[in-house]
Amino acid sequence: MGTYYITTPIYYVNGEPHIGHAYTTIAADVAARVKRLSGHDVLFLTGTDEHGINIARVAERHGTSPQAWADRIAEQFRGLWRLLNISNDDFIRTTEPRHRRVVQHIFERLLAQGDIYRGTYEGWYCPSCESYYPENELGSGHTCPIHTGRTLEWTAEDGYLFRLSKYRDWLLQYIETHPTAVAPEGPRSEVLSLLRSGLKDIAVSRATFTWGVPVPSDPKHVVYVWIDALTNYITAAGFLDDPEKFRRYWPADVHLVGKEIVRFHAVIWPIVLHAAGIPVPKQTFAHGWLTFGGQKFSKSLGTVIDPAALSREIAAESGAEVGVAVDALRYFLLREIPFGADGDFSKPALIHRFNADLANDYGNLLNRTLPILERHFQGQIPARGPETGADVALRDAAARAAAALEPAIDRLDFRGALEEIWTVLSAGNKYLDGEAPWRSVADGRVDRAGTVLYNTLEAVRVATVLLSPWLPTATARAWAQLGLESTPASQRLADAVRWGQLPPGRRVRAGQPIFPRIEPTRAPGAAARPKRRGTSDDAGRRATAAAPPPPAGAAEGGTPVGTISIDDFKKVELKVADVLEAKRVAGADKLLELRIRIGSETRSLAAGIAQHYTPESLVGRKIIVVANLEARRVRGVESQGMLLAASHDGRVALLSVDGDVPSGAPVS
Ligand code: ME8
Repeated sequence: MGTYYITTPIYYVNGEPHIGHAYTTIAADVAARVKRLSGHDVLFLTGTDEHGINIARVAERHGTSPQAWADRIAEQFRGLWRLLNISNDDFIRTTEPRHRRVVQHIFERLLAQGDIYRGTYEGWYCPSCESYYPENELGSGHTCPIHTGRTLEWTAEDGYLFRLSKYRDWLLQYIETHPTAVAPEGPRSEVLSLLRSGLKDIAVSRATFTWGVPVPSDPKHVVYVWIDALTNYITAAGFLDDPEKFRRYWPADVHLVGKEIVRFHAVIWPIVLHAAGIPVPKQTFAHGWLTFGGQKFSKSLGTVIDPAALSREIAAESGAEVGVAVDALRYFLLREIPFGADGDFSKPALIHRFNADLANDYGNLLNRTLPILERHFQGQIPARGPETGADVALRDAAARAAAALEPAIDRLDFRGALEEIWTVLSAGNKYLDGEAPWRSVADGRVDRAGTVLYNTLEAVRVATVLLSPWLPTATARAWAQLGLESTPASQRLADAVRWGQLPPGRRVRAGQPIFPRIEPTRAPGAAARPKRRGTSDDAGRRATAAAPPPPAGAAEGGTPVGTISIDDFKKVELKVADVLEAKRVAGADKLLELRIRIGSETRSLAAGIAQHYTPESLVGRKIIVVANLEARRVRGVESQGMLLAASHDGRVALLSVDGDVPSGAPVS
């Protein structure tokens, strides 16, 4: 078996990790785990991108040094990856000495051979992307193509440029003749058309700030943050430190990235490598965006979901352990949205998958089988008797899913792999219904009942191995309940999926259900939403998406509408929220822009209270908001909610709660 090197982007440390970061990292983790299961020697890398003007500015705003700030956020990323059971083999930070050395080496090599040269560069620059954009890609009013509404700065710099243009023909031909070098099709076409329209040389140094890797021969300049960042992939593979390791793992099999950064990975990066005489990665795979109410999660828009808080909520609402709730999130993200496409995140849809797929289809297959064993087989795995057609069909379904797993992951088709595994679970449930071992027992055909139970548990066992990359905690529990030793993750795929390995006579250990169903009526808050809002999945999805607006004075007055029914009132979702940040809105003297937290969600909100409250007096307060109002833009501020305030005689007073109530708590 060969090696497999997979990477995630290294994430900027300009804010806390959110579910968008978790999405890519979970996907890479599942791929890494599948490849380990199939016997590959895997190197799975993630890390943090810590240099650049943006990070320096954020640190300054928080009154700390860029390094101290980066240390803090990098630790949050590491902590989240531990919680989410991410099995990365390395975690690279661009401020590490091992990395700085490689960046300087590459820069000086390209400079020495004339591919980096002195010159002047000017153009439209987006500081959030750390990138220049050509005029024809800008939105109206010179706005960023990625950060909607952000006006770009015309920037002119004297420094070092890299001869991207020189390698255009080579790269175009390379991508044309290597159909899987950039995937899926959308990003591949984007890269090809970019290349066909021509490449300009790019600025690769900055002299207006110092937070970066200094150019060794001219330390007034720091290396452009994207050249610095991309180089992480070879640093961690041992480029300078460990040539043997580097030969083993490089070129990388897959760089997994979000689609907004495909051009850096699929244009700049291969050209840097090729120019430096280093082989290029086998594939850059750009997945789609996770959206919330149709918008990309983003720090700048103020819509982020904290995966740790979300997992804890799911654990609390279901009674499952946090590891199992984490599994559900890992499963949901890769099952619900075809990898490559955009998809909306919604908690009701997650709860639906938890109940329908995990609790019912998977968990229940085990839970329906073990009690009969306890009652009629002394809690032991029965022996198998002769095989019938139904038995063979179940065995075949398991073999097909097992054979499909690795090829699906090689295409990064997580959803396809899961659908195959689900054919085994559906077949297992149907088999159990149809073969009804409880009837065989009643009819005195105990041997046949034993065979049916044996085969059902074999189907569960094989599915458990196949699911272990998505559900590391839950499958370890199921494995133990089957009375098996070690863990499913430590199996070798080819051996483990051979039918008939459950040892007859082995004691099973029926226990609590691994996935306790989330009952909408019992669950507080969001879990109850789909019920109140209609039963279809779609209704639930739309409803969560419906992110709310503001009150430029909306709290005041109002036209009497007569009485409303209690059901009308129940449509309004009132929640306690924490105010995280508050600031004035330029050009709107009544308006404040707030960042608030409602349970695990962070949102932005416009509030017409600037003449009554200073921004500083609001931070840290608990307020009451209408959480399910449609999102709206007010003077350029995205508002996803409305705060409540009382008004009288031109005075305004915010509603608050009397006592220590956590954010996200419902108000009724
Ligand atoms: O771009 N949906 O870092 P970053 C899906 N430092 N994926 C998302 C997402 C969303 N809504 N939001 C973020 C950078 N991501 C650079 C990378 S690599 C050499 C340097 C994921 O913190 C996705 O993988 O902005 C995206 O590409 C990445 O986070 C961007 O993270």
